[in-house]
Amino acid sequence: MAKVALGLLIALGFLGSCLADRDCRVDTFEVMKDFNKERYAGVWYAVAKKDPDGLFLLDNIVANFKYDPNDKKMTATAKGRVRILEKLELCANMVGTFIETKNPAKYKMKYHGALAILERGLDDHWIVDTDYTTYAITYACRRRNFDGTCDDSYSFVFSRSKDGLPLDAQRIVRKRQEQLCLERKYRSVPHNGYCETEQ
Ligand code: RTL
Repeated sequence: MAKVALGLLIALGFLGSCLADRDCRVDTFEVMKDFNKERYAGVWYAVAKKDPDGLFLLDNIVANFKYDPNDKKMTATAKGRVRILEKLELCANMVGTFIETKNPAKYKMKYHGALAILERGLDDHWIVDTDYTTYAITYACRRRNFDGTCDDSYSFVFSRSKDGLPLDAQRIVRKRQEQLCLERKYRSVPHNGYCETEQ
């Protein structure tokens, strides 16, 4: 009995130290090394997301990243179902342009909607991890706390396939979500064809 209690105590202590060791300051988050815009180009289906405060893309979110070899710039379009003016639902066509920073995986994304009533803004857009052919995880912190942790963030898990991620990619993604201090904050993103017909 005493041995079991001791084991439990050691296990709890270990868990506590793991949690305490985790650094949730945004500037300490690791992002993709040697990010390659050319390999990242193409269609990505959002399979899970962590929402920010306020209005956001609801579901059926598909992003298409483009890379222009002439000006070496990355741009993207994104579609997704949104609800605006309390009860109007529509498929939003969004456009994003990416401004480079010192870190090749940390962009500023300037975005707007095809319709003027849609949201526009300037967000961080960090590519946290990707293998270019299966999964990607992105992160944006909109507002920071005084201690450097994030007070309002959003994050996407993207897949090259509509049908979700294979198990090994899911395992990697889960680890990254923990490193972003966002574990258990994600919801899956349904795709039911809402944005596939032009409206
Ligand atoms: C993501 C992929 C890359 C291109 C763009 C993206 C973000 C779009 C956002 C849209 C918000 C729309 C809202 C509309 C309601 O008025 C990162 C998906 C542009 C944030 C809230």
